[in-house]
Amino acid sequence: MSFNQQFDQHGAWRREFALRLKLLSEWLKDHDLLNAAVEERLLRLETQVRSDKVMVAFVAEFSRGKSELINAIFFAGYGRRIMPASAGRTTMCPTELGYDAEVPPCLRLLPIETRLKPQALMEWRAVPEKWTRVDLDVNDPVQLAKALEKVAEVRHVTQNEARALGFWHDEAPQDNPRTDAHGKVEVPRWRHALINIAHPLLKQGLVILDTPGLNAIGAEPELTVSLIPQAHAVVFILAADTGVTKSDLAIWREHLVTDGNDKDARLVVLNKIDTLWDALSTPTQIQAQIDRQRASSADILGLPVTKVIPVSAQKGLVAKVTGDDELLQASCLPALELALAQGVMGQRQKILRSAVTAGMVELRAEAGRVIHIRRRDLSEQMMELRGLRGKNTSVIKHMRSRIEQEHTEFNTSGAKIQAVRSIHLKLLREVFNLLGTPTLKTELAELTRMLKQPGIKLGVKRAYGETFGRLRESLEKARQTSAEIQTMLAESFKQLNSEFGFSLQAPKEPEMLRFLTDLEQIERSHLQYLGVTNILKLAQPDFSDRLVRALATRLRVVYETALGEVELWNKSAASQLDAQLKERRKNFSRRIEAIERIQQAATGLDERIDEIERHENAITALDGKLDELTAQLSDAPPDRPAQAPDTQAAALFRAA
Ligand SMILES: Nc1nc2c(ncn2[C@@H]2O[C@H](COP(=O)(O)OP(=O)(O)OP(=O)(O)O)[C@@H](O)[C@H]2O)c(=O)[nH]1
Ligand SMILES: [Mg+2]
Repeated sequence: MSFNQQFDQHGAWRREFALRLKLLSEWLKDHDLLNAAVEERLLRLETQVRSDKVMVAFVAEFSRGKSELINAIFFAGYGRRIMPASAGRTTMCPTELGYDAEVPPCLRLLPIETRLKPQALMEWRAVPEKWTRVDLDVNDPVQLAKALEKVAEVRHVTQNEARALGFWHDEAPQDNPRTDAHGKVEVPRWRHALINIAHPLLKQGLVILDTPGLNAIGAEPELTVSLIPQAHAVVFILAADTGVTKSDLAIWREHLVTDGNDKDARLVVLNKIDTLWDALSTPTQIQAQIDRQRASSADILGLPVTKVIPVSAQKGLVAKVTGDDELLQASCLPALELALAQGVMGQRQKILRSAVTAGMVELRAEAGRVIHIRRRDLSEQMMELRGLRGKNTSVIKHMRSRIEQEHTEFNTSGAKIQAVRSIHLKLLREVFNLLGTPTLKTELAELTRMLKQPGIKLGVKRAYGETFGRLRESLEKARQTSAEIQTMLAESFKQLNSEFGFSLQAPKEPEMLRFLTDLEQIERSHLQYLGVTNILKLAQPDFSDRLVRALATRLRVVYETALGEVELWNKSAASQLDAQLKERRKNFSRRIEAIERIQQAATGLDERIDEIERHENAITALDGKLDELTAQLSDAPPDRPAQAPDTQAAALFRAA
């Protein structure tokens, strides 16, 4: 299955999941099983599946064929070249292709001059009026391609301006862009481009990042320390005619070398193999030459040879557009698409699926608790009523006063629950403080201050080390406090359970260790970035500000996720208390009512017992149905072809 097909199926699975989840939520509501915690879990699962994005970044030196490869893999359906691809430097700014239904099809361009301001790229995204917008007509490939040429636009500025924009470095003259006869320097016109089109793959959450080659990026630390490390796959491209050059290696070291876990998400492509096709050589000779280039590239990059995939993007594109199957096979493009499908999509689906399954287990437990209390209340009533069989009125009267007394006693439980709540809140506030924005802000202000010190070069590692050390410490403290809360909840829930017959269960605490790993990764990507050649840039005014702002945007995501999980955990605990209190109160009034009716001889005892039996049966059925519905949601295989999911799922729920 190709990448595109696999992505399509993934999309179909997500749509089906979303629909089933919606129906499940309606069913829960109809049966009064939707408390605050259940609702929150539903919402999270829905958002998680709906907003799941897969970002594939194409990274390489200029002219290796990044844009051509994007055209060949994703846009051949337009019947022409869509992303500009030509000899020499073409793509001048990082270009993100994606789909946002809220925005009409357009190309948005952020002027390069925004670099003179301190805001990070992420922050500019929130200011749409600063972007130049060009509307796109997706039904007109010619207009589309024409509009996208804008990503290749350049400007000519003085050396001073180029320096301020981050394109001129006195310390590294060999890397500076060329100057024209008037001493002007050519720099990109745009800093970043966002393309929003309703392409089928983009609509399903694929995001493609095309990047410019070395030097056209200039000082855009965010690309290196944030955007590329967060991509789910990075495709690194070499050209068969040039092999691995010094600048290829520089890019490889800065962006692709990661230690360990994510090796599958790195793909190396040896492009332009057609330049080795030659009428005077036999196919065997040509293949031998390709194999040699492949082996030597793999050797230099320190990879097994199978990890380098030879292709011809250009011939692949031509073959797809003209429907030439033989050429398509010769281009080897299908093999690359397969590798992308298995490596990237396979991984992504696995991760999303296991997250969804875990979420469903929690949801099932949460809703199951409500059912459990109801069942328990019914069996209590049942015992009570069976005990009344053949008893006289004075016994019945006595029973009534006993229930009333129990009710009064129960009302005192309010105070105990209140006490649990207030300890819980106090500890929780500590966690919120540790994970809140002010803590982060203070730390990052300190880091900026340190990085600005003259002669910091040798101390960069230490400065980062100290900052991250403190961040880790506070995260660790948040983890400990959370563990304390968990113990406290478990103990007080146990006590309340035995005292009032509740079935409270402390929800699973958030996995804080994961966030510690995130911190480590972020620190590493920064040090790696600075370790190469960029450390010299710290001498530039504003560079450290920009670097730390980029860091802040990434850290904020980690902290916000952590906070979100703490919140959900807390909500679940609080709503369990609410739900049990509510059900128990209902139970008292039901019992009193039953006794009253029996006292007034309005209903016979047996009749009432039958009624409760019916309720019990209904509850058992409800529990079974809940099992069935949640199991379906966690089992739905992503690779099942989507057969009219709407009708299928709707029928299932109607049966409920
Ligand atoms: N012969 C041959 N040429 C190719 C192939 N792929 C790309 N090219 C050519 O190489 C040139 C550069 O391709 P681009 O796609 O613009 O390269 P890029 O990596 O995006 O370059 P920048 O945008 O400048 O960073 C273009 O003229 C392409 O037509 C290929 O497989 N074979
Ligand atoms: Mg390009």
